[in-house]
Amino acid sequence: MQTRTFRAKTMGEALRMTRQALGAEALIVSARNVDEAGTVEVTAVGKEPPPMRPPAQFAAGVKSTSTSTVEATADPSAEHWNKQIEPLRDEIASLRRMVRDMQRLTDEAILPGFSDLRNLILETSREQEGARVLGPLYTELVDRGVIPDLARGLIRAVELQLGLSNADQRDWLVQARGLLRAKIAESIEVCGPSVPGDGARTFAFVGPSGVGKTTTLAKVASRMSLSEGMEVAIVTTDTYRIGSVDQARRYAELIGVPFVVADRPETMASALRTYASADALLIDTPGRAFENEEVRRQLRDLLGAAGEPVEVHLLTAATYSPAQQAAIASRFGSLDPTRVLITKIDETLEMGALYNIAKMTGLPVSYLTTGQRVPEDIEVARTARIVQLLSGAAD
Ligand SMILES: Nc1nc2c(ncn2[C@@H]2O[C@H](COP(=O)(O)OP(=O)(O)OP(=O)(O)O)[C@@H](O)[C@H]2O)c(=O)[nH]1
Ligand SMILES: [Mg+2]
Repeated sequence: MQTRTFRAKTMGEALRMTRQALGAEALIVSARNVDEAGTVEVTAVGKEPPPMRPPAQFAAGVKSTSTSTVEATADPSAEHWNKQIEPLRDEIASLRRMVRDMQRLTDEAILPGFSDLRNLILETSREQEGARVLGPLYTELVDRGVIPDLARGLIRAVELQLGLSNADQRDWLVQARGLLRAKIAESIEVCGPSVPGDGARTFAFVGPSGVGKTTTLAKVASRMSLSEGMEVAIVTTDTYRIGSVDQARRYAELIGVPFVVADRPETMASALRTYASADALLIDTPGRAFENEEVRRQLRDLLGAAGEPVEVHLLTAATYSPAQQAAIASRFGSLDPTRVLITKIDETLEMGALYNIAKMTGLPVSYLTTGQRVPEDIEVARTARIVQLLSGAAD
């Protein structure tokens, strides 16, 4: 028995190569796509090929006693040949051991699931067919910044629903485009505006430096205070960055709402007591929390000291790469965010970040921010708008 790997443009071709080389009895142990071009790689276990013979000039001097032993005669050329193949013998012996182990594994574990494996392979080839037909949609998603794995997931869901085998091929792309929009809409949750009393009256804005926490807080505070007539107070916990207290205070003055610094659990608790009658308390936090675990821990204690439920909005910018988005989702996870808020959608044409971050965090999207102007440049997140941004289609 031997294990071999074959690569081809299609699953059919790879399976043909496998059968040719290892016979019809070959056992497929894995089949997968290896690149964006759709190259398929099949790994299979099959019968050993006929044993390799030494070149003709050495053959007369080599006496074979078993398949694994080769004895040299006194012929110096045969001795030379034996020396050459000595390392190969060890390798062959260890490969034999490996194949024996694999055979055992095959008997015990793989064979019972062999028919499942065949079905999986058939399924995979169907999926590849789907991926080829819907290839343009996949490329569009990836070009817009959707992580390839997530884009593939969406396309597969569309393909599954479309039932490619039954559909009229000419209509596939048109139908698929509509289905794709529906799938995106289904998989992203939005939560509407933050309304005090709707679960919480305390809202914290957390996220990395410069993502737009203070500016967004000011936009939300303005909406609540000026448009909704609510009694709002701004609390800052950010005494790390020079100027941050002044920035938040300045916004509070412009909007005409009270402002307080609370950078310790006691001051936080007292701030909440002072503004016990306020409709909403908006808490600004330091960007340094992203790279500093100790700051995150302190912040967690501070939010805990509020003594009431805090709706934590995790801010991330549409301009960040998937790796940055993943790091943000992971580091700020310890603050138990309940919403994700996406800033700076005006600064990029690649809206994939909207989908990536919603899927990575599994959190509902609260707001999208669209520029630097306070209070204008903020929108309550709506599914149709997100789908429109992601698919480039009209709202
Ligand atoms: N283009 C654009 N700029 C924005 C948006 N939101 C905020 N900004 C800008 O981003 C910069 C940083 O905003 P801040 O609100 O100070 O960011 P922060 O997260 O509080 O920063 P730190 O307090 O340093 O952590 C400012 O210049 C804002 O005007 C947005 O939606 N679009
Ligand atoms: Mg700030």
